[in-house]
Amino acid sequence: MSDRIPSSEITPRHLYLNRRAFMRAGTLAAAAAGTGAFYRRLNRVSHDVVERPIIPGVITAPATGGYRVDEALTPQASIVNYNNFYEFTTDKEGVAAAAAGFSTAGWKVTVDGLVHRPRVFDLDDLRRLSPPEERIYRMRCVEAWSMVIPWVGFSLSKLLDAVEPTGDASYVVFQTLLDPERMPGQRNAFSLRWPYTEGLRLDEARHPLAILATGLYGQELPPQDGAPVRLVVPWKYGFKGIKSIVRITLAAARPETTWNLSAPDEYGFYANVNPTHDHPRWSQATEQRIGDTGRRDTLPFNGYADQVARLYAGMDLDVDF
Ligand SMILES: Nc1nc2c(c(=O)[nH]1)N[C@H]1C(S)=C(S)[C@@H](COP(=O)(O)O)O[C@H]1N2
Ligand SMILES: [Mo]
Repeated sequence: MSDRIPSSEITPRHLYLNRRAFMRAGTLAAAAAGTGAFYRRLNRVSHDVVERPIIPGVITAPATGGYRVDEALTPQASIVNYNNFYEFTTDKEGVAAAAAGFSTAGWKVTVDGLVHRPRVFDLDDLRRLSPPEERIYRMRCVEAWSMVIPWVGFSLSKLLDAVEPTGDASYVVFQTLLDPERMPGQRNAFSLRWPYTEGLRLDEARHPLAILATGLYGQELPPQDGAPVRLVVPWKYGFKGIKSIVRITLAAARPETTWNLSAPDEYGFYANVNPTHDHPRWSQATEQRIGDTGRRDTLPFNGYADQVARLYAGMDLDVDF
């Protein structure tokens, strides 16, 4: 997503998919690829799914309202082996391995700022806010690839209700853990400004489709997907979905956010999926659904216009992108 990412990383996924087909061919792949760097790379990439604890009592979201899109799910193996999580590595196929030992024991989320009831939540506290619900959402990365992911989570509005934002609160600011010991990508001085920070307008954050996710495919989130808790805002580009959250702050002013700071002409604060607003370096009109062969049209608000377009009434989405 930055100048530091080679353009090969955002090309259509056929290379990636070919490599996966290669892996399945096993020894045939070894023979075909020989002993060069390409084969070593093949060998390094895992397509395994490390089973995670099953989340008990997951309820089904309503069938209408965008809570469960009726599209083929992206295989779990792809969701957990093809990631963006710069705190670990910029190599999408290396995040799973780089994050494998990341421990979330004793995790806490501080909720503070313009609230009547500031509070530190542990994971049990979060679980008590609302029953875990399965939400099947499209995820559209700003790099023009997409997935369909069965998340487990709960509406962010439940957490906001619990802390009671004051009348002055207009934005919600989210921060990822800052710990270069455990997140080696944070030692890279040429990378992003840490901690990874994201934000939503309060009315966006209160929209019922915005969730805090604690799982996928019915299991607790693996580290590479943002364990133990991450944001999912399905009508926005994936970079708004900040991972491994430790702090949520209610604020009066719009926060500075990580990708917007790094390249404001490329990554807007709103980052609503918009097929008519191209990235300066590539078109946003179409996308590569991981697992598909051809490209598909990108939909306004990632297909959630009926639910969310009203939030942006009167705004010029080419200016406030
Ligand atoms: N803290 C943090 N959150 C992050 C990122 C990141 O690098 N660090 N990458 C973002 C981007 S660009 C995308 S597309 C999604 C990817 O989520 P996934 O790996 O679970 O598919 O996470 C987002 N959240
Ligand atoms: Mo992304």
